[in-house]
Amino acid sequence: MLDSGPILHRDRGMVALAHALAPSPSPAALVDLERWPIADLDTPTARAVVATARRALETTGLCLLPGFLTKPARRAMAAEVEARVGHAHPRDAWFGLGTGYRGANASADGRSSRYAMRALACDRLDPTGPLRALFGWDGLTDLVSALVGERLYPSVDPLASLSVTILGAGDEHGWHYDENDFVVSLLLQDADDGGHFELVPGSRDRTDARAVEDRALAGEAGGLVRPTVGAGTLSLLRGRRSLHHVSPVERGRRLIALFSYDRRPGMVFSDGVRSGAFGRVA
Ligand SMILES: O=C(O)CCC(=O)C(=O)O
Repeated sequence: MLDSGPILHRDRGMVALAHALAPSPSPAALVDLERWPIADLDTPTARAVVATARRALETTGLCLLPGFLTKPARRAMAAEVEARVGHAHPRDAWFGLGTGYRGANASADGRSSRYAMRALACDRLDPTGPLRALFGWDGLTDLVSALVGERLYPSVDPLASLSVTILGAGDEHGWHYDENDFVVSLLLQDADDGGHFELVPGSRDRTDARAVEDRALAGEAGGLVRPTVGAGTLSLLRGRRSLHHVSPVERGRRLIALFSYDRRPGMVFSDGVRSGAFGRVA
């Protein structure tokens, strides 16, 4: 979770500089454009893809583009992250639903869950590598904008614009609602066992929201959806209204890249967000 918190906007000159320094992308080698022909969003095929995905997003709060990455691109991205796991910031803490940080062990209150994960910041990724190339590709920004239905701009935050959440054996991403309007993610590698993304669609707007949330936190399956999210899937989640989590990883390592966008160019996150996620502000 990279909840936006207070965000700041750099001036347009900085944005132009960030774009000028971005590596030249080769999206055709990264995205499976045969399966997802989205390089030109004005074609009838691309329009149909976007319309279907938007319908899913509107009705369920989630849209999935399985096999978005080519296999070589997914493998290269996962290998890049695996080689840099040692640079990722670990955290292991409990957060309460609606109450935030609860300390090292707050399970007894029944409304908290555990966040045990590592976060790899953008500045630890290869500036010329495939992850940063994909994030820097205008085609991805255009696609995300079309899916969300608003003109969006990639964040230029040096740490949090693009990051990777790493869950190893025993790690989990506790139950939460997002503060952001939407989260764009790309599953680079699935765990061998466990590490399932699960959500309770529309939980926040139900009249029995509290009971539904309590059941999910108690580990009861009723009302839970576990979408099939395979490695290489691009996801958009509107997570403000739907409680969600990633269950504990039992074996292997789950790697998921998170891409941040905003309605205004030049968005950077607050120091608080950066230090919470990465243990540093620069
Ligand atoms: O890792 C995932 O699939 C979900 C990520 C998530 O819930 C978040 O970043 O808020």
